[in-house]
Amino acid sequence: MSDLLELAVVIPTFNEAANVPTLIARLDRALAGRVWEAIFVDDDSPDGTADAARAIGRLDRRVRVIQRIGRRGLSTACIEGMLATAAPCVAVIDGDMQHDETILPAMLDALQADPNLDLAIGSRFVEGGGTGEWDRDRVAKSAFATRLSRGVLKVDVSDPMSGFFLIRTDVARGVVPHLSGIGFKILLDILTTSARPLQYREFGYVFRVRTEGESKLDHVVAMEYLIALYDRRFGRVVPVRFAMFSAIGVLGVGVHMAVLSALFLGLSATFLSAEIMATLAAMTLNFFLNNALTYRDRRLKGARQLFDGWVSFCVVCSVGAVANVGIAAFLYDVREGGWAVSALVGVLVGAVWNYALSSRFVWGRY
Ligand SMILES: Nc1nc2c(ncn2[C@@H]2O[C@H](COP(=O)(O)OP(=O)(O)O)[C@@H](O)[C@H]2O)c(=O)[nH]1
Ligand SMILES: [Mg+2]
Repeated sequence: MSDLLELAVVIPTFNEAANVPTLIARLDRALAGRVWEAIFVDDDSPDGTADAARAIGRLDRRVRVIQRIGRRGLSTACIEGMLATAAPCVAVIDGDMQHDETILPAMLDALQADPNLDLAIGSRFVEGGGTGEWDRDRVAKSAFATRLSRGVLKVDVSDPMSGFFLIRTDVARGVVPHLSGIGFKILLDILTTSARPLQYREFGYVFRVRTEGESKLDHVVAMEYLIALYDRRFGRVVPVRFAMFSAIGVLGVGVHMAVLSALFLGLSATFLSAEIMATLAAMTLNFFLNNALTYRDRRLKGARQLFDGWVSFCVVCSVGAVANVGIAAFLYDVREGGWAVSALVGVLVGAVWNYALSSRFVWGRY
C-alpha cells in the first residue's frame, strides 16, 4: 500500500467538544486502510472544541486543527479547511455525526475510479438516503428549500442543501476565488459558481439525530438561505447588502410617517418637534435592523459599541438627508427637473451615501 495522502476530511465545528473523540474513532473505522487526515476548522468555540481536537492530534498526527479567532461562518470555515490540505480529494462533514461517515470510502472510490467525476454528494433524497427521525415540519421546510434552490438556481442535484460531499481538491481550489462565502450552503455555492458544470454522483445516506451539543443553524438559517439565493441570482446587479439596507430604509420611511402622524395629528405636537421625533425613531429602528440583519456578520454588541454605532449612524444619515434635500432642490430649481424625478434622485443619492458611509464608519470600525 502506498502511503500517499488520499483524503482530507474537513470538519467545521462550533461547540462540538463532546463529539470530537467519537467522530475521530468513527472516521478511523470507516476509513481503515486509507491514507487520510482530519482538519477541524473551529471558530474558537467556548467549549474548547479546538483543545479537544488538539489533544487527539498529539497522539494521532492525522488530526489537525485550524482555530479561527473573531470570526464565524460555516461556509468560510469549509473553504479554509479545503485549502489547508495537500490531499487530492477533500470531504466536508458535520462535526455532530449527523452525516454518515461510512459512505466516505465509496465516495472516494468513485472519484479515484473516474477521472471525469468532480464531486461525490451525500444525499438524503436518493435511494439509500433518508431524513431519519425528523419531524414533519422540518421535512417540509427542507423540501421547500430544496425546491426553491433547484428552481431559482437551476441546479439539478437531489439534495443541494446537503453539507456532506467529497470533491477533488484542485476543483475546489479553482472555484474558491469566485465563491461568495455569504451563504452557509457551501455545496450550492460551489455548484453554481463553477464555470463549467461539475460532474457529480450522489450517494444516499440517512441523516442521523444529534445526540451531543446543539444545532446552531436553526434561527437564522432561513434568512441566510434567502440571502444566498438572492446573491447568486441578482447579486451582481444590486449587491445584497445594499438591497437589504434600502429595504430597511423603506421600512424606516413607513415608521417615520406613522410616528409623525401619531404625534402631529394625534397628540397635536408642533410639526417641527413631531418631525424630529419621527426622524429619530426611524433612524433608531433602521440602525438596529441593519445591525441585526444587513451587518449581522459584523454586528455591534454591548452597550458601548451599540451607543457609538447609533450616534455615528445618526450623524451619517443626517448628512445623507442634507445631501438628499440639496440634490433634489438643485435639480428642481436650477436644472428645472420634474419634482418627482428630482426627489427620487435625491433619495437615491442619500441612500447610496448612507450605505457607503455607514458600512465604513458604523460597521467597519471593529
Ligand atoms: N466553524 C464553524 N462551524 C460551524 C458554525 N456553525 C455551525 N458549525 C458546524 O457546522 C456543522 C453543522 O451545524 P449544525 O448546527 O449541526 O447544523 P444543523 O445540522 O443544520 O442543525 C456542525 O459541525 C457545527 O458545529 C460556524 O459558525 N463556524
Ligand atoms: Mg447538525
